[in-house]
Amino acid sequence: MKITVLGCGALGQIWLSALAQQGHEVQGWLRVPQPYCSVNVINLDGTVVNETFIANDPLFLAESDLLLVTLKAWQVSEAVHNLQPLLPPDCPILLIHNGMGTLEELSNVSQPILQGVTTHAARQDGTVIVHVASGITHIGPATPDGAALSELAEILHQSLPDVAWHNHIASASWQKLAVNCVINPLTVIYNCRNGDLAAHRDEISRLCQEVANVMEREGQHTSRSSLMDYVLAVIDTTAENTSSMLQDIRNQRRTEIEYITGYLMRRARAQGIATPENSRIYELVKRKEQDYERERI
Ligand code: KPL
Repeated sequence: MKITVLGCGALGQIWLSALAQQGHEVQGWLRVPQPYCSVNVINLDGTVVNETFIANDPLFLAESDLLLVTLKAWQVSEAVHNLQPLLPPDCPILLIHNGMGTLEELSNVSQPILQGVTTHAARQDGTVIVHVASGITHIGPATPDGAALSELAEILHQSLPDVAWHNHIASASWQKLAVNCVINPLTVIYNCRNGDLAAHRDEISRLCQEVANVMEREGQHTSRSSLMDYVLAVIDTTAENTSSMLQDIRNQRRTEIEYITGYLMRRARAQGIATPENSRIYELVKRKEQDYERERI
């Protein structure tokens, strides 16, 4: 396949190298146009990939069979809208990011859209991307014309296992949103690794109750206790991780809070549900983010 990867950060580089390894023709697409992008990845087995791929080639884009978007949620809408007119009309766009709300922003895009959530973990160490933990990438249709694309899961699975197809991807997206609503802001507030959150069970329980209330009204069957079990299991398996939101705050980058807790609060408002605990932690993260964003103005 011919695949353009939009966003050449940690996850983008891992996908570029895995897809190329499997014989796919790949290119990267960078915000600041460049003819090449470098991939510098330490794989899970310790092997090092140091390769250069073509980048930002509009002819390649016009012949692509897949646009794989690995940008942060807040970058997706503008970047996809810019590329969409250059893509073949039937080229699927697969979005893999934390949070929800980008689909609403892309409602006028005519290509089939697929949504993905992943538990692969990677971190940037200087100029090197370290693939820290293997995981599962769940993908599925976000628009009706995406429903016929299930064979993509197998193709992607050959490159970077595991990839699983879901006809109802919203359920996996909400589960991941629940995890991110709890772990990401709390690690920012306590400035700690994921594992240290196990000491804050009461707070986690209150957050899970609010998330469960919203999910139920969105048609996602769940409960406070099942979300709590799931979140505590993720805290345990990712105990050594620094959450992506805490990494963003430490590097004074824009966080995905608007697409994580912000999205939950928007859905809660639309359903007439109160989310005081989520609103409180949303404000705390926004304040931290605004501290350095104000300095830039
Ligand atoms: O998705 C994550 C993130 O950091 O964004 C979790 C699951 C919390 C793992 O760190």
